Amino acid sequence: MTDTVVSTAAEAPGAGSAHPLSPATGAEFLAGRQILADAGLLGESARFAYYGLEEPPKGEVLGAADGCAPDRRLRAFLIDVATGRSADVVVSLGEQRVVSQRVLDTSADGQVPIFSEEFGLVEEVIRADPGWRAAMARRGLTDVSKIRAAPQTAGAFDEGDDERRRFVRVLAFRQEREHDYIWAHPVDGIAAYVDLVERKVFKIVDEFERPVPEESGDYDDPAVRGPLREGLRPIEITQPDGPSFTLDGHRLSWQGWSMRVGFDAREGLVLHQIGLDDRGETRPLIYRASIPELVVPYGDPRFRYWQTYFDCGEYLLGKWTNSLERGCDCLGEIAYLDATIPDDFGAPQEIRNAVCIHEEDFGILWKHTDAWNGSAQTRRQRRLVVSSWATVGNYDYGFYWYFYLDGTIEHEIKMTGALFTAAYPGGDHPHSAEVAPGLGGPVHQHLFSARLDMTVDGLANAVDEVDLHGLPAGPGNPYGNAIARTATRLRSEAGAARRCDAARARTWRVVSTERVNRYGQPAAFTLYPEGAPVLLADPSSSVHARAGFATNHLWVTRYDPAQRYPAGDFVNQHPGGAGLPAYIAADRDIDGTDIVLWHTFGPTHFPRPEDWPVMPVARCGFTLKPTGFFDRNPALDVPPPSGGHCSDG
Ligand SMILES: [Cu+2]
Repeated sequence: MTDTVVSTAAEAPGAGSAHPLSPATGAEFLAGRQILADAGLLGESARFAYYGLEEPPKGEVLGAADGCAPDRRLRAFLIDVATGRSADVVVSLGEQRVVSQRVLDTSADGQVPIFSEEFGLVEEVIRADPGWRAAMARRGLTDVSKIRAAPQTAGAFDEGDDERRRFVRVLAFRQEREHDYIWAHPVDGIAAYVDLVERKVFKIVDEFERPVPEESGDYDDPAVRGPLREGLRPIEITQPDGPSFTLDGHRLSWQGWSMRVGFDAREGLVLHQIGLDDRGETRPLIYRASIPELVVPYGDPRFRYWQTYFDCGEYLLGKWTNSLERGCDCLGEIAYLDATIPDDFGAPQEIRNAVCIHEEDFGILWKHTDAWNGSAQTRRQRRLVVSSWATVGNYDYGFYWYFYLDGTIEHEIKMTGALFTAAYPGGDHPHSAEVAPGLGGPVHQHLFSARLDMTVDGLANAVDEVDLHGLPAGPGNPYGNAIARTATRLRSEAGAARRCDAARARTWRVVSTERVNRYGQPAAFTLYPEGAPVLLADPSSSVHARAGFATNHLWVTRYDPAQRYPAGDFVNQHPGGAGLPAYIAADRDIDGTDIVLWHTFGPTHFPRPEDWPVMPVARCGFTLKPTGFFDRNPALDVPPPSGGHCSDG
């Protein structure tokens, strides 16, 4: 292996010296916990369902004079496991006090996220329940120690008294032997609803029985996998002079790009203050970039109609971040950053190698062979890669930010792992695919929301919707060949809830309303969406109300430090309407002001047999390209590959 760790430098400990946007440290989590304890908020039955940095408002960070950093604050979602009482609390580390606290009205505000202890207790609770044991026995499953539980967030379906509880709906899988792959053996048609505060089953829904699929999916087993293929000779990445980036604490720079790398238990990887050098000047582009929500609604109308996950708001995706392994997850000269994620008791836990930073060759950057002047030139593209992986239940998600030599930014999500399976109903089923004998992979969507707090050459930005379209033949188009570009300014929030139009190559251009290029056109970065379908659930459905953000590809809001989460602050069991639909209700002006761009993307996944038993990586994402931000190709200065044999003339 040639990959090496080039730096694991951390910023100096101590609250006073931290950059306002650096992730909270272990010492800070402990200091905040002490403040909460001193305020009497941490009884024996208190748990932290979320605990993280409460970032200062943007104005305080950008306006801070040297040596006068904004206060460091932490936000905690506390729950009393004995009563279910939940509160949203902010503490100031500088002032050593509780700054705010609000007790949730959980039926209106929603519940705090599910935390680790709750996942742990569910299996024990259902195995002890006589009704559950009887339902399993009817299916011939008498040894409940071999039934594994997959707890699912409950959603919100106007189900009366049930919904006043904090609860999960639990599906079952059979695990005959210790290493059996549970996803191959769903026990379908039955769900236990478990009250997490009372710690008991309060309802069993037993709708139908189907045989448990028998074929093993254990891909670690040579008998399932088959012999390993041969003929793959080594590929080694060598960077004899080291990588071209520098990492100083959480500040990263490479080839004119600069940014700060942050991390949060809810959002995972967060990038701050992304800027690009242009002839000695650092031009700001994005103040903060993250993927703050991901919803996975399933499309099978049978008894698991409720199956929908909000992986950030309900499960805290960042908490499930993988420790990356050199030579496996990233190749080359690698720098890793660790992440500090609090446990249920607010105690810091370190995730080693949570963020991988490296650079990659990426094929041709530009190339031309000119028949007229004899020039034959090739330049190679490279990208800086900042990535992390999280495993949330059955799926594994890789989050990749790419920065290129020509000013392009890309975000790519890699999806792999296990399908969430069901018994296959037979026939040519419209909502599910048979992926192994009797085993179904139900159709679902993965809808991500990117929150891009844009600062293209400063805070004064606006968004134009740009369409390309043909024109009808007529006096101005006598031969009927005309193609035109139409740019429409999105002036207020309500009118900026938009969808893709692939037939018009629709893009959204974020312009500076203060800076122009040498053609008198605004300096801009353009969002190129993939244009896959948004949420397909009916407008009358619960998920349509709860994942309102996923009903459009684009939203633009005026910056408000309190508006951070596309489905709202408390997503678990929230009845709906929070987040983006609420944020735009005031229909604020977004033309020439401080704006945030929100982009929904991701696949609608009708599984293939090839996705079983473990799915090859599927990809989705979006691209941001400079559009008149520079006056010409900004990568003319990239030298030809060393050796001199790739350039001629
Ligand atoms: Cu999928």
